[in-house]
Formats: sequence, C-alpha cells, structure tokens
Amino acid sequence: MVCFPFKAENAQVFLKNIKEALAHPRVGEVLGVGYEKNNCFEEIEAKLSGVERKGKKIHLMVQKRWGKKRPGKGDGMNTALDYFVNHTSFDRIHFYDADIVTFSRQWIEKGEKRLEEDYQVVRFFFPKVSTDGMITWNITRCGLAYNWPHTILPLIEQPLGGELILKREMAERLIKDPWVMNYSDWGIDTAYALAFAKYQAPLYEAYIQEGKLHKLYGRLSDLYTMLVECFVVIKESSAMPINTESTLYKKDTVEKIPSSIQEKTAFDVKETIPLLTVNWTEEEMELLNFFPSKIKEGMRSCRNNLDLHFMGPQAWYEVYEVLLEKFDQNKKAWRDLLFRLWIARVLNHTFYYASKGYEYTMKSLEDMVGYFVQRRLKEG
Ligand code: GDX
Ligand code: MG
Repeated sequence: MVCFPFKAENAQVFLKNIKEALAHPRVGEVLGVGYEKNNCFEEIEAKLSGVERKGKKIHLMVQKRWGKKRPGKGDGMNTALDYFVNHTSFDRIHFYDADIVTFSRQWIEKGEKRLEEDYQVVRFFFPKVSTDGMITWNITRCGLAYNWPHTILPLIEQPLGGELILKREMAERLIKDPWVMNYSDWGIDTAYALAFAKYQAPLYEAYIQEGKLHKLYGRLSDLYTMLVECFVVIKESSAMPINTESTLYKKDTVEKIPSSIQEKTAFDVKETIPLLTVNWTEEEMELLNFFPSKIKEGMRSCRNNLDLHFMGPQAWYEVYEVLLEKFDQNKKAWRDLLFRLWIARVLNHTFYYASKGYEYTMKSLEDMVGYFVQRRLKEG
C-alpha cells in the first residue's frame, strides 16, 4: 500500500503521483489521508475516476485525532498506519509526500528490492541544495548526534524525510507505542526514526539521484512551526535509552550530485535577514543571558551590524547544549529566540560556507555533526 498524507496541494501533481503509484505491479491500494475536507480534498475526490486502475483500490480519508500535539502531519501518518494495520492485509506501507514533482514508480521498485533482503525499514534520501535541509542539519542531525552519539542515528541522511517504507510488523509496533502516536505534528518523522532505532529495526537508506523536487519555501519564517516542533521532539526524548550496536544498517553510496542542484539557493536571503535583526523583545534579550558570552554578544550586536562569524558549527554546539537544558516550548520568547539563533546559524552557513563551493559546504555540515558526536563521546 502507498500512502500520501496531504493538506492543500496542487491537485494535478498529486493525481499524477497517485497514478504513478498505482501503475507499479506490486501496489494494491493507494491511500490519501487529508488534513480536512477542504477544496484540495474535494478536487482530488472529484477527479479520482481519471486515474483509476482496474483491480486496484484508491481510498481517500480525513485524518483522525491520535496525538496531543498540534493536529498536523503526524495525525495524518498515524491515521494511515491504523488503517493499514486494522483494515488491510498488505505487508508493506510506503509513505511519500503528495507534492513531489519528480516522484516515479522506480522509487517504489528501489525500496521494495531492499525489503526482499533483511531490512524492515527503507528510508529514501536525495541530493540536496547546500542551503536546504537546514532544520534537518542544524536541529535534527545535531540533536541526534548530541543525544545518541554512540548509535546509528547521527548517520541517517534525512531523518525528517517523509519518504519511507515499513514492513507490517513495524507499523504494528508503532501504533502500539503511545509515545509515537502522541506526535501529531511535524515531530512525527523524528519520532518514527527514534522508535525504529529503539526497536533495532534493520534499516536501509536508498538514494534517489533525480532528487525530490517539491513546492518551495519563500521566507524561512514559513519554517517557524516545523523548527519548533522538530526541536521539541528531540528535547523531550533526550533521556530515551537507545542502543543500535547490533542493528543492521546500510546506505547507498552517493554518485555525482547533479550540477543543477549544486548551483541553487534554497531560500530568499534578503527577505530572511530582518527575521534576525528586527522586533527583539526585552524577554528574548534576557534569555540570551543563559548563553556563553560570545553568543550573547554576537546575537545582541547583529541587530545593528550583521557579522555572523560567531555562529559557526562549533559555537552551535554551545547553543544546542543550552537549548536542550533551558528551552521552554510554552514561552513565546523561547520559541522566538530558538528561531533567531537558528536563523543566525543558517545565515552563517550561507554567507561563509555556501559561497565556497558545493563540496566544501556539504563537508562543513557533515563535519558539524561529526563534531557533535566526537565532543559528546569525549565528554560523555
Ligand atoms: N494529512 C496531513 N495533515 N498531511 C499534511 C499535513 C497535515 O496536517 N501537513 C502537511 N501535510 C502533507 C503535505 O500535503 C505534503 O504531502 C507532506 O505532508 C509534506 O508537507 P510539505 O508541506 O510538503 O512539507 P515539506 O516542508 O516539504 O517537508 C517535508 O520534508 C521535511 C524534511 O524532509 O525536512 C515533510 O516530509 C516533512 O515531514 C519533513 O520534515
Ligand atoms: Mg514539500
């Protein structure tokens, strides 16, 4: 079974993806789990007859309320797991975002092949623009490295990726795990990744060279909610014991990155700068006192003078440490400050690394995660 969680997507793109999934001989059913019965839902429903295929089922449903966090993509994915386990007898469930323009049945083929081996979970990864994936790198991968440096978690390429396949047994475990089902928001992808590691599920990461082209962001403020929710799941799970010493884990080796990807910038830099420099509150200023003086001074002075050299990968470690200890998601000033600190890191990366070529930039990100791992192992 193939599931597309969706909220409000371009119907043509989504319908093409449904058609593509149905065309794979192994796929018996496509499930679309919508956020609500909105215009997109109705448009898809009305046009389904145009993509139907004999002998295969298409099922559209609205997500149910499973978690206690903001109702979001997590409720959508958990609704799909419940439907898959309790209302079908398929042995694998695939998840793909509905807005992917480059989706093809070869992705299904590639993942299915690995599940014939001993793997229980397949995650997909893609070549990325060097200024993209800034939540993945700076929040999730750094957080996984900080909390679980001795496991496979810091090695996972795209732990937030919405493209993955699970065997039935894994889906059954997830829906019986109240900790996982509680993440109804953007925290869900991290929650699944942590749960798989906790279950020691054999994992394969499959590389898709064509890349995942999808709806783009404008200003980084579009990512505010995702940033906060992705950090919160890391913070809340800090004490979770995970041991992957004997877990089977492999990933594809990456061939050459297409040059079209090497040259892009993922967001609008000019529009982003004010998010860091204007509208500071007294409360945010106060919270800066928790941070080492270099960070505190750097953040304070960047309102007038945009010098972000202080927020390199190693300084980010010091920031992360304080955030894990002090961050309070119920306080707006903390959420706003987290966002600004992250913007400072993203712009440091964009100004001082991304300008020096693709390979150099990507290596600086890998090195940052490696630094988190090494430092934690040393101090641990
Ligand atoms: N049912 C449901 N409910 N679907 C949703 C909801 C929701 O509340 N919100 C978003 N979706 C769908 C959306 O329509 C799309 O198909 C998919 O979820 C991903 O959302 P999108 O807005 O395209 O997110 P984005 O920024 O492309 O994020 C994806 O990549 C992130 C990452 O790799 O960094 C998405 O897979 C995230 O889960 C992932 O964290
Ligand atoms: Mg998208």
